[in-house]
Amino acid sequence: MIADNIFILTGAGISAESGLATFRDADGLWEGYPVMEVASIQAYDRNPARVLEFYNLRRAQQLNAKPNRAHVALAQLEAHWRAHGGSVTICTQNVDSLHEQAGSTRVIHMHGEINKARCHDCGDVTLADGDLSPALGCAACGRIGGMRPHIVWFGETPLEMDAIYDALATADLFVSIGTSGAVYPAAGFVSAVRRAGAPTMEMNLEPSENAEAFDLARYGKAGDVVPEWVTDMIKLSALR
Ligand code: BV8
Repeated sequence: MIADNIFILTGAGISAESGLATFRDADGLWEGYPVMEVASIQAYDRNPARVLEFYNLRRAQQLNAKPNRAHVALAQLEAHWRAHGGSVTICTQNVDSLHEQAGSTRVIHMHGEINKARCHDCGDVTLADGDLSPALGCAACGRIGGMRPHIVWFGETPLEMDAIYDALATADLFVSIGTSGAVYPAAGFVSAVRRAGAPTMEMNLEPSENAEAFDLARYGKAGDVVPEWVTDMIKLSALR
């Protein structure tokens, strides 16, 4: 194989062609909400109803979203790689389930999932495909008013960091797709892999904030450049 273990970091840009707003293209304001005023633990403590409303809006949007050609191509890459003894790990900053809907099976949601809720009190995580409100009670501990989106906000620790670091340590190719490279620790993963000597590549609409950290790049819409890249990778792997 060209690379046995591929680590793929995805961001909002890969879901843009599925109709889901990105942070950046909304010019820092998102559905009329400044990101730091709705995606931070301080904002939730200050005004939980406003934060819940923001995520209720986005949850409703996600219900109609379908995977696009980029999501499907990554699922095809994983299936091909797995059939040849390799692995593809998708670490997504996105909270939608479009990678899973497209057929990817090894997906880490480092910033959480919008179709899940977590009890602020006992930490129980449940599926939540409807609106969250301060009146909701926790099925596990019964506390009322503590059900929050199972989302990682600014100032909170990302999820599954051990699994992410393990996958980064064994990666022999790092690919970043549809992310501005603005938020850490996600934006720092590429440097860790570079230090370990593996090749790095970004695919994005435009150079990201950490574009200089990548050895290779393909710029354009994810729905175009990702399927092309996957086709090239599968062709190349057949030559080995
Ligand atoms: C943490 C919630 C400790 C879910 C999000 C100073 C310096 C460095 C770091 C910090 C600092 N001060 C504070 C920090 C830490 C902070 C941080 O990084 N702040 C930034 C602002 C500097 N980080 C944290 O607080 C994190 N926690 O650090 O804990 C720790 C660290 C390590 C180990 C243990 C503990 C927690 C951050 C999580 C915040 N939650 N999301 C939700 O609401 O969705 S962040 C959110 O924005 C995303 O999840 C993502 O991570 C981030 C950026 O979004 P992108 O996905 O990149 O989207 P964006 O719109 O920005 O860009 C889209 C890109 O796609 C663009 O480039 C565009 O050109 C491209 N595009 C558009 N259309 C297409 C396309 N590309 C291809 N095709 C298209 N069609």
